[in-house]
Amino acid sequence: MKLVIAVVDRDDANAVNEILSQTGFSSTRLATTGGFLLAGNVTFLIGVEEEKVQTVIDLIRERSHSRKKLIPPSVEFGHGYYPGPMEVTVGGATIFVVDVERFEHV
Ligand code: 2BA
Repeated sequence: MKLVIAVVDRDDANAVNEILSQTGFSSTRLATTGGFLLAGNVTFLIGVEEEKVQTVIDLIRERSHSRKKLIPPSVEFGHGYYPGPMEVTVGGATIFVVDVERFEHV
């Protein structure tokens, strides 16, 4: 079994949630904050059989869009604070796949 950890822009989170539910994948949705932009995003935990990992990634990709965001002036940059405005391209999604040593559902 694998654990797919997917950091998704909050604007895409409902669409990702919907497609995972509709296709029968269980997920846990965590409210998270990006360490750089300090903006809310959503992290999905999806436990899945190894042969279905690519399907999950494809579904997330289908519902996640890259978009431009402005760096807020409060973000630390090098030795000081960046005065902004500066654009960065965020996402689609940032996805990690890790081995699950043991899975229990009791
Ligand atoms: P944030 O950390 O808020 O980063 C938002 C976007 O800012 C990033 O988009 C990237 O375009 C830019 N960025 C991040 N760190 C930067 C830096 N040191 N210098 C210049 N630009 C920087 P994404 O790469 O698409 O990442 C979206 C979100 O995914 C991140 O939000 C973070 O929550 C998560 N993430 C990305 N890479 C990660 C990693 N290696 N480990 C854990 N979480 C990660």
